[in-house]
Amino acid sequence: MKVLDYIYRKVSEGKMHMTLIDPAKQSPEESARIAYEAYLAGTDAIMIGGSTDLSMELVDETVLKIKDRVNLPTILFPSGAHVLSRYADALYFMSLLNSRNPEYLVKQQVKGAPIVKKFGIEPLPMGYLIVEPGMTVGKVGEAELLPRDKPEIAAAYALAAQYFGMKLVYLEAGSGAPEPVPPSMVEVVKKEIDIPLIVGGGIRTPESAHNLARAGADILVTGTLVEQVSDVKNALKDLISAIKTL
Ligand code: 1GP
Repeated sequence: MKVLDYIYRKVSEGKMHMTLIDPAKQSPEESARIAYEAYLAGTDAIMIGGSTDLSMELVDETVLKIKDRVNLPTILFPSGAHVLSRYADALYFMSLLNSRNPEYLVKQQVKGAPIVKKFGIEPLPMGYLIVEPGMTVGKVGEAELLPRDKPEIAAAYALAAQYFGMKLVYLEAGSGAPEPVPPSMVEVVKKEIDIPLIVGGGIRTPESAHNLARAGADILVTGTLVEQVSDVKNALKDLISAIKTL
Protein backbone atom coordinates (compact mmCIF):
# COMPACT_ATOMS: atom_id res chain seq x y z
CA MET A 1 0.00 0.00 0.00
CA LYS A 2 1.19 3.51 -0.72
CA VAL A 3 2.33 5.45 2.34
CA LEU A 4 -0.06 8.36 1.72
CA ASP A 5 -2.99 5.90 1.54
CA TYR A 6 -1.76 4.28 4.75
CA ILE A 7 -1.64 7.67 6.50
CA TYR A 8 -5.08 8.73 5.25
CA ARG A 9 -6.60 5.40 6.28
CA LYS A 10 -5.02 5.51 9.76
CA VAL A 11 -6.08 9.11 10.30
CA SER A 12 -9.67 8.24 9.37
CA GLU A 13 -9.60 5.58 12.09
CA GLY A 14 -7.95 7.59 14.89
CA LYS A 15 -4.79 9.37 15.95
CA MET A 16 -1.36 8.47 14.66
CA HIS A 17 2.07 8.60 16.25
CA MET A 18 5.33 8.88 14.35
CA THR A 19 8.82 8.44 15.76
CA LEU A 20 11.52 10.76 14.43
CA ILE A 21 15.01 9.34 14.35
CA ASP A 22 18.02 11.55 13.65
CA PRO A 23 20.74 9.35 12.10
CA ALA A 24 23.44 11.72 13.42
CA LYS A 25 22.54 11.10 17.05
CA GLN A 26 23.49 7.41 17.26
CA SER A 27 24.84 4.51 15.21
CA PRO A 28 22.58 2.92 12.56
CA GLU A 29 22.28 -0.19 14.81
CA GLU A 30 21.16 1.96 17.73
CA SER A 31 18.69 3.83 15.49
CA ALA A 32 17.25 0.46 14.47
CA ARG A 33 16.93 -0.59 18.11
CA ILE A 34 15.04 2.63 18.93
CA ALA A 35 12.77 2.07 15.91
CA TYR A 36 12.09 -1.49 17.03
CA GLU A 37 11.16 -0.41 20.56
CA ALA A 38 8.96 2.34 19.14
CA TYR A 39 7.27 -0.27 16.97
CA LEU A 40 6.63 -2.44 20.05
CA ALA A 41 5.15 0.61 21.78
CA GLY A 42 2.68 1.07 18.90
CA THR A 43 4.18 3.85 16.77
CA ASP A 44 2.72 4.00 13.25
CA ALA A 45 5.69 5.11 11.14
CA ILE A 46 9.37 5.96 11.40
CA MET A 47 10.53 9.36 10.23
CA ILE A 48 14.22 9.74 9.46
CA GLY A 49 15.94 13.11 9.41
CA GLY A 50 16.87 16.06 11.50
CA SER A 51 20.40 17.38 11.49
CA THR A 52 21.50 19.48 8.56
CA ASP A 53 24.97 17.94 8.25
CA LEU A 54 24.00 14.32 7.55
CA SER A 55 25.78 12.28 4.91
CA MET A 56 23.81 10.24 2.41
CA GLU A 57 25.77 7.11 3.43
CA LEU A 58 24.70 7.47 7.05
CA VAL A 59 21.07 8.03 6.06
CA ASP A 60 21.18 5.01 3.70
CA GLU A 61 22.67 2.75 6.33
CA THR A 62 20.22 3.94 8.99
CA VAL A 63 17.20 3.37 6.73
CA LEU A 64 18.41 -0.11 5.79
CA LYS A 65 19.03 -1.14 9.41
CA ILE A 66 15.62 0.16 10.45
CA LYS A 67 13.91 -1.69 7.60
CA ASP A 68 15.66 -4.90 8.68
CA ARG A 69 14.06 -4.64 12.10
CA VAL A 70 10.62 -3.09 11.66
CA ASN A 71 7.85 -3.48 9.18
CA LEU A 72 6.58 0.09 9.32
CA PRO A 73 6.69 2.83 6.67
CA THR A 74 9.99 4.71 6.63
CA ILE A 75 9.53 8.37 5.75
CA LEU A 76 12.40 10.77 5.11
CA PHE A 77 12.12 14.14 6.79
CA PRO A 78 14.83 15.84 4.75
CA SER A 79 16.79 18.98 5.60
CA GLY A 80 17.70 19.30 1.92
CA ALA A 81 18.16 17.51 -1.39
CA HIS A 82 21.54 16.07 -0.33
CA VAL A 83 20.12 13.47 2.07
CA LEU A 84 17.63 11.53 -0.02
CA SER A 85 17.94 7.80 0.52
CA ARG A 86 16.84 5.44 -2.22
CA TYR A 87 15.87 2.89 0.43
CA ALA A 88 13.14 4.90 2.16
CA ASP A 89 9.50 4.16 1.34
CA ALA A 90 8.48 7.80 1.15
CA LEU A 91 9.59 11.32 1.87
CA TYR A 92 7.89 14.49 2.93
CA PHE A 93 8.10 16.58 -0.21
CA MET A 94 7.86 19.70 1.84
CA SER A 95 8.01 23.43 1.45
CA LEU A 96 8.82 25.60 4.45
CA LEU A 97 6.02 28.01 3.66
CA ASN A 98 7.00 30.66 6.20
CA SER A 99 10.65 30.82 5.18
CA ARG A 100 12.11 34.06 3.88
CA ASN A 101 14.55 32.13 1.73
CA PRO A 102 13.47 30.65 -1.64
CA GLU A 103 16.02 27.88 -1.01
CA TYR A 104 13.64 26.30 1.53
CA LEU A 105 10.46 27.29 -0.28
CA VAL A 106 11.28 25.71 -3.63
CA LYS A 107 14.95 25.54 -4.65
CA GLN A 108 15.96 22.45 -2.64
CA GLN A 109 12.77 20.82 -3.91
CA VAL A 110 13.77 21.55 -7.51
CA LYS A 111 17.14 19.91 -6.83
CA GLY A 112 15.49 16.96 -5.13
CA ALA A 113 12.58 16.24 -7.48
CA PRO A 114 14.59 14.42 -10.21
CA ILE A 115 16.35 12.37 -7.50
CA VAL A 116 13.02 11.38 -5.94
CA LYS A 117 11.79 10.27 -9.35
CA LYS A 118 14.97 8.33 -10.16
CA PHE A 119 14.96 6.54 -6.80
CA GLY A 120 11.22 5.82 -6.95
CA ILE A 121 10.57 7.21 -3.45
CA GLU A 122 6.95 8.17 -2.83
CA PRO A 123 6.64 11.95 -2.39
CA LEU A 124 4.18 13.10 0.30
CA PRO A 125 3.38 16.75 -0.51
CA MET A 126 3.46 18.69 2.74
CA GLY A 127 3.27 22.30 3.92
CA TYR A 128 5.78 22.80 6.74
CA LEU A 129 5.11 25.67 9.16
CA ILE A 130 7.43 26.72 11.95
CA VAL A 131 5.89 28.22 15.06
CA GLU A 132 7.71 30.12 17.83
CA PRO A 133 10.22 29.33 19.32
CA GLY A 134 11.29 27.36 16.21
CA MET A 135 14.63 26.29 17.70
CA THR A 136 17.42 25.29 15.27
CA VAL A 137 15.16 24.53 12.32
CA GLY A 138 13.60 27.99 12.62
CA LYS A 139 17.02 29.62 12.38
CA VAL A 140 18.46 27.39 9.69
CA GLY A 141 15.25 27.59 7.66
CA GLU A 142 15.17 31.39 8.02
CA ALA A 143 11.57 31.18 9.12
CA GLU A 144 9.37 34.15 9.87
CA LEU A 145 8.21 32.32 12.98
CA LEU A 146 4.45 32.03 13.38
CA PRO A 147 3.41 33.86 16.57
CA ARG A 148 2.04 31.55 19.26
CA ASP A 149 -0.72 34.01 20.16
CA LYS A 150 -1.97 34.52 16.58
CA PRO A 151 -3.43 31.16 15.56
CA GLU A 152 -5.32 32.74 12.67
CA ILE A 153 -2.02 33.41 10.88
CA ALA A 154 -1.00 29.74 11.19
CA ALA A 155 -4.49 28.74 10.00
CA ALA A 156 -4.22 30.94 6.90
CA TYR A 157 -0.85 29.35 6.04
CA ALA A 158 -2.31 25.88 6.55
CA LEU A 159 -5.26 26.67 4.30
CA ALA A 160 -2.88 28.02 1.65
CA ALA A 161 -1.01 24.69 1.84
CA GLN A 162 -4.26 22.84 1.24
CA TYR A 163 -5.19 25.11 -1.67
CA PHE A 164 -1.76 24.49 -3.20
CA GLY A 165 -2.76 20.81 -3.25
CA MET A 166 -0.51 19.68 -0.41
CA LYS A 167 -1.78 16.55 1.33
CA LEU A 168 -0.45 17.22 4.82
CA VAL A 169 0.33 20.19 7.06
CA TYR A 170 3.05 20.07 9.74
CA LEU A 171 2.97 22.54 12.63
CA GLU A 172 6.47 22.54 14.09
CA ALA A 173 7.61 24.21 17.33
CA GLY A 174 11.19 23.01 16.70
CA SER A 175 12.96 19.94 17.97
CA GLY A 176 13.59 20.24 21.71
CA ALA A 177 11.23 23.22 22.10
CA PRO A 178 10.48 23.92 25.79
CA GLU A 179 6.74 23.81 25.00
CA PRO A 180 4.92 22.29 22.04
CA VAL A 181 2.66 24.31 19.73
CA PRO A 182 -0.25 25.60 21.87
CA PRO A 183 -3.34 23.32 21.71
CA SER A 184 -5.44 26.47 21.14
CA MET A 185 -3.51 27.07 17.89
CA VAL A 186 -3.96 23.43 16.84
CA GLU A 187 -7.70 23.81 17.35
CA VAL A 188 -7.97 26.92 15.16
CA VAL A 189 -5.78 25.43 12.41
CA LYS A 190 -7.62 22.11 12.39
CA LYS A 191 -10.98 23.87 12.01
CA GLU A 192 -9.73 25.67 8.91
CA ILE A 193 -8.39 22.69 6.92
CA ASP A 194 -9.56 19.30 5.69
CA ILE A 195 -6.15 17.64 5.27
CA PRO A 196 -4.39 15.79 8.12
CA LEU A 197 -2.52 17.94 10.63
CA ILE A 198 0.87 16.82 11.94
CA VAL A 199 2.19 18.42 15.14
CA GLY A 200 5.71 18.09 16.52
CA GLY A 201 8.42 19.76 18.54
CA GLY A 202 8.66 19.70 22.33
CA ILE A 203 6.18 16.86 22.95
CA ARG A 204 7.59 14.89 25.86
CA THR A 205 4.68 13.91 28.10
CA PRO A 206 1.55 11.80 27.61
CA GLU A 207 -0.46 14.77 28.88
CA SER A 208 0.77 17.24 26.27
CA ALA A 209 0.35 14.64 23.51
CA HIS A 210 -3.19 14.00 24.72
CA ASN A 211 -4.04 17.72 24.80
CA LEU A 212 -2.71 18.29 21.28
CA ALA A 213 -4.54 15.26 19.91
CA ARG A 214 -7.76 16.36 21.61
CA ALA A 215 -7.33 19.84 20.13
CA GLY A 216 -7.28 18.30 16.64
CA ALA A 217 -3.78 17.08 15.80
CA ASP A 218 -4.10 13.95 13.65
CA ILE A 219 -0.46 12.88 13.84
CA LEU A 220 1.92 13.49 16.75
CA VAL A 221 5.68 13.34 16.23
CA THR A 222 8.23 12.75 18.95
CA GLY A 223 11.98 12.79 18.41
CA THR A 224 14.00 14.06 21.36
CA LEU A 225 12.06 11.87 23.81
CA VAL A 226 13.37 8.63 22.31
CA GLU A 227 16.94 9.93 22.45
CA GLN A 228 16.69 10.85 26.11
CA VAL A 229 15.11 7.85 27.78
CA SER A 230 16.72 4.46 28.33
CA ASP A 231 13.41 2.61 28.12
CA VAL A 232 12.03 3.81 24.79
CA LYS A 233 9.27 1.22 24.71
CA ASN A 234 7.67 2.15 28.01
CA ALA A 235 8.08 5.91 27.58
CA LEU A 236 6.38 5.78 24.19
CA LYS A 237 3.75 3.29 25.26
CA ASP A 238 2.30 5.75 27.78
CA LEU A 239 2.40 8.61 25.31
CA ILE A 240 0.86 6.59 22.48
CA SER A 241 -1.91 5.18 24.65
CA ALA A 242 -2.71 8.77 25.77
CA ILE A 243 -3.52 9.69 22.14
CA LYS A 244 -4.99 6.40 20.94
CA THR A 245 -7.63 6.32 23.67
CA LEU A 246 -9.24 9.53 22.43
C1 1GP B 1 11.19 17.91 15.15
O1 1GP B 1 8.87 17.89 15.48
C2 1GP B 1 10.01 17.11 15.55
O2 1GP B 1 11.14 18.20 13.81
C3 1GP B 1 10.22 16.44 16.87
O3 1GP B 1 10.55 17.36 17.91
O4 1GP B 1 12.57 16.39 18.96
O5 1GP B 1 11.12 17.97 20.24
O6 1GP B 1 10.34 15.66 19.74
P1 1GP B 1 11.17 16.80 19.29
